[in-house]
This record gives sequence, structure tokens and C-alpha cells, in this order.
Amino acid sequence: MRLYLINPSNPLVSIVRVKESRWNRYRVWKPLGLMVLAGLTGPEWEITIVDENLGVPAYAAMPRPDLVGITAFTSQANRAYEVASHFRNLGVPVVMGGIHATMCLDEAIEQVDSVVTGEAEGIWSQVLEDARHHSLKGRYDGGLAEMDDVPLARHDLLGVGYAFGAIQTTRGCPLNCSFCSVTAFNGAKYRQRPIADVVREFQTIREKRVLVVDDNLIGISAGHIARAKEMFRAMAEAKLRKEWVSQATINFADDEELLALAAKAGCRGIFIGFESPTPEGLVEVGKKFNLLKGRDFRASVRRIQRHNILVVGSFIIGLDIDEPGIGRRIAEAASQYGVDNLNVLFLTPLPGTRLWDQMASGGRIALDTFPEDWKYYTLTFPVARYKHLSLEEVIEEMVCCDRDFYSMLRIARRVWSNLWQYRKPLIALVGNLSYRSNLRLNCKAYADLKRYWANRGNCIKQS
Ligand code: B12
Ligand code: SF4
Repeated sequence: MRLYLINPSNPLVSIVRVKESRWNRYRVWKPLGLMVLAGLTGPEWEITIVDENLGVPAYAAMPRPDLVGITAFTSQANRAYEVASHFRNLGVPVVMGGIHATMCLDEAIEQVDSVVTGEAEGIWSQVLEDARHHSLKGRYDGGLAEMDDVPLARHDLLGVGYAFGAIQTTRGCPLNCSFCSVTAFNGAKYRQRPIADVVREFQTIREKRVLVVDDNLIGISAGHIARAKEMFRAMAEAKLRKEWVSQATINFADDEELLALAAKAGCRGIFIGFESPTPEGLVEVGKKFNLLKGRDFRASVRRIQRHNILVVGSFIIGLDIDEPGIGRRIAEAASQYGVDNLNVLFLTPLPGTRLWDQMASGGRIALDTFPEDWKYYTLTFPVARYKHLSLEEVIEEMVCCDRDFYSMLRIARRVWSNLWQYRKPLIALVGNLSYRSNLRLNCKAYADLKRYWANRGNCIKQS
């Protein structure tokens, strides 16, 4: 039995534009969900994982599979349906799973033979069994998995072409920020994998550098943090010799022992959502940790960096409180906090989030011809009507923010300060140049988007 597991590409996402900017090579990540699915699949299936981010293959020239499984974030949904249609025309059954199919079940069900909602661990073997007997059902629900059931991902199936390996050690997040899909999809209960499984899986990863894809690496309670420390100790003892990056909330900075253990286990970078430079903005998105009274962001960032861990700060433009000038304000705040890289995204209503409900009920979703418009839901395009910023203005704020933070002068200062503190100036330089090199590409993409908005007759100014 032949199984294709496919990760569809979205040409609007910068990671696939390697030809235009070779720095993007470092930003192509492995589709871990499909590698986990492969880990759940029995030996009677011959599995091929196709990651279209590395190039779209000539499907017609490939041997006919018995089953196709497709994953998709919302921004990939469009292409997922194109691929599904190709195989369905050949009479090959197509199953779709992942976050988009879960959040937009009714839409997905129209486009494929079978939809698996939720996490696959508890249900995939049933789907395969039904596929073997030509009795696939239209819908399966995996719910939330037991973490003991998460298999070792099949890292052997995606060998070359990536700068980073990928692994997951926890799922879920109790914080439920308004714009984020994680609580809606993976649940509010923070679930941790058995430490022995994490160490064993790390040992099967070939790449020296790894993305630990957890949304909230250390969790929020004393118990979660104690477990994170235990995991870091086990990783260090296993002498994995890996360097890894992950995501956490700013409370990562609050425990020196935790930071020391993380660094010893190989942590070299952490992605932190600051979201807004103002307390009002933090209240709006519900980012509770960042509101801690007396929190000194600069000191927190510095504490992390002292352990040779780079900090990437993420902010959002387009909140209801954001007015003209927000771009420069974010660039200033990020420089003042001392982050090594800045990642700014447009406020985007993703299906299933609290933000989606608010914006949809207020008639504020501007790009709403679905499924075609999903390709713009990359967080790098404005897709909604913003309260105090027109389309032109919100784009201008983004460009101004990026130009300010990624000016050569500011890059030079950051790299110099990195060198001075004996951290990783080369990694900081590559990261900064990679972002900078996309500025020109982004401006072209914004121009195309403005034309698209205009053709749709969308009113540009909202307030
Ligand atoms: C790693 C990651 C990335 C990597 C991508 C790696 C990759 N190619 O998969 C990078 C950094 C490139 C990335 C980029 C983006 N990401 Co991202 N990313 C994640 C993150 C943190 C982890 C994903 C992961 O690997 N999970 C671990 C695996 C095991 O879980 P899984 O993929 O969900 O798979 C399980 C189930 O979904 C199911 N399943 C999945 N696929 C299939 C298929 C079949 C057939 C079946 C049966 C089951 C099934 O079974 C699996 C096992 O249980 C998630 C957050 C999250 N917790 O999901 C955000 C997340 C998926 N990303 C998100 C977003 C918005 C983006 C971007 C659009 C914007 C951005 N700038 O971040 C881009 C777009 C990328 C694109 N190509 O279009 C959103 C997506 C929301 C949505 N509705 O689409 C999430 C949920 C984060 C959030 N804050 O809301 N991302
Ligand atoms: S943004 Fe981060 S902290 Fe907020 S719900 Fe999502 S994963 Fe949790």
C-alpha cells in the first residue's frame, strides 16, 4: 500500500522564495505533523512525504498512491485543495487533517474524501484500516492525544534540504491570547511528553540545529517549570550535542536555574511574543504574562542573553488601539528591549480564534472570498479592516517599522553588542540579514495586494 503525505506550499510565504533571497534557505522548516503521522503508520504502508516548500514535484510522473494525506495551516488551504483535486480526479482517496481542516471542517469536507479533526494519534490507525477496506468515513475526530501516544516522528523520511530538524515536547497553552489558534486547537491543558521519549527522539535527528516547535516551552506553573528543568537536565546528560531554538513567554527570563539548564541542554535562541509596546495593547490581546507589574523587559531580555541565548521578539500591528506612528514605536520598543531580531506581523483573524469571532461579527474581515483568500492569511498581509489604520497606513507602518529596526546602522550596533558580549554574532548577523533581504520582496507583495484590494472594490479607510 502506497501512502503520500503532502505539505502544500504557498508561494506568497517568504520561506519558499529561496531563489529571490538565499537567506530564506535557513527558514524552511520540516512539516513535523506529517513526520508524526508517518510514525503512527504501520510497515504495510510505503510512505513518501512530499514537502512542496522544497519544490513541487510532477505528481503525474509519480507512481499512483493508494491514499493521500494532506496537512494544511490556513494559509496553505487553497493549495491543499488543488492537490486534493488532482488525486481525486485519478480516483485516489484523499484525507485532510491539521489545523485548517479542524477549524473549517465544513469547507474541507467539500474538497476531500475524509477529514480528520484534532490530533491524529488516537484515530489514524482506524483511518488507515478503513482506507485499506475502501470504507473511509467522511469524518474522524482525534480529539486531544495522550502524550504517551505521541510516537517518535519519522525523521529518516525527510533527509536533505533543511537547515533545521524539528521536535515537539509539549502541546497546548492555557493563556488563550485572542489572535492565537493554539488553545482552540491543542487545548488549554498544558501536556508534556515523557522525557525519555523526547531524548530518544532527539537522538534520531540528524541535523545539528533543531526547532523545538512547542508554543510555550516551559508552561506557566511551578510544576510545568520543574518538568522543563528535568527535561533540560536529561538532555544535557544525554550529551545530544544539538543546538536548538524554541518559543516561550517572557517568564522564561524569571528563573536563572532554568535559563542555565536550557543553555546547557543546547538552547541558543528563543522566540518571545511581546505583541504590543503598550499595556493597553497587551490587555487587548490578553497577553497576561507581559502585564506583570514592574516587569522590566530590557532586564528580562538581557538575563536570557547572558546565557548565550538569542532573543527574537514578535509584535503585532493593527490592534484596535494602534494609530499612525505604531510602526516606529514598535521598532523603538524592540531596540530598547534589546532583542536580537524583530518579527512583526499584521493582526490576522485566524479561524477558530476569539479574534475571528470579534472581527467576523463586526464585519471587519476584508479578504473573505474563501477558499481563495486563505492564501493571504500568512500574517504578513493585512486581511482585515483595522480600527484606526487604513490599508495604506497599516502597510506603511509595517514598512517603516522594518526599515527602522533593520537599518544597516541598527544591525551593525546589534552585531557589535553581540560580539562584545561573546554571544553569537554570526547567527545574529544571518538572522538580521535574512529579515532585511525580505524587505524589498515584501514591498512588492504589498503592491500586488493593494491592486487586489482595489480590484475587489474594498473600501480602504475604516474609521
Ligand atoms: C512549527 C510551526 C511553524 C513552522 C512550519 C513548520 C511546518 N512546515 O509544519 C513555520 C515557522 C515555518 C511556521 C510558519 C507559519 N505559521 Co506556524 N506554527 C508552527 C507551530 C508552532 C507548530 C506546528 C507543529 O509542528 N506542530 C506539531 C505537529 C505534531 O502538530 P500538527 O502539525 O498540528 O499535526 C498534528 C495534527 O494537526 C494532525 N494532523 C496534521 N496534519 C495532518 C494531516 C492528516 C492527513 C491527518 C490525518 C492529521 C494531521 O496530526 C498531527 C499529530 O497529532 C504551530 C503551533 C501548533 N501548536 O500547531 C504554529 C501554527 C501552525 N502556525 C501558524 C501560522 C499562522 C503560521 C504562518 C501562517 C504565519 C507565521 N508567520 O507564523 C506561517 C505560514 C507557513 C506556511 N507554509 O504557510 C498558526 C496556524 C493557524 C492557522 N489557522 O493556520 C499556528 C497554529 C500558530 C498560532 N499561533 O496560531 N509555523
Ligand atoms: S500566543 Fe503564545 S501564550 Fe498566547 S495562547 Fe498562543 S501559545 Fe499561548
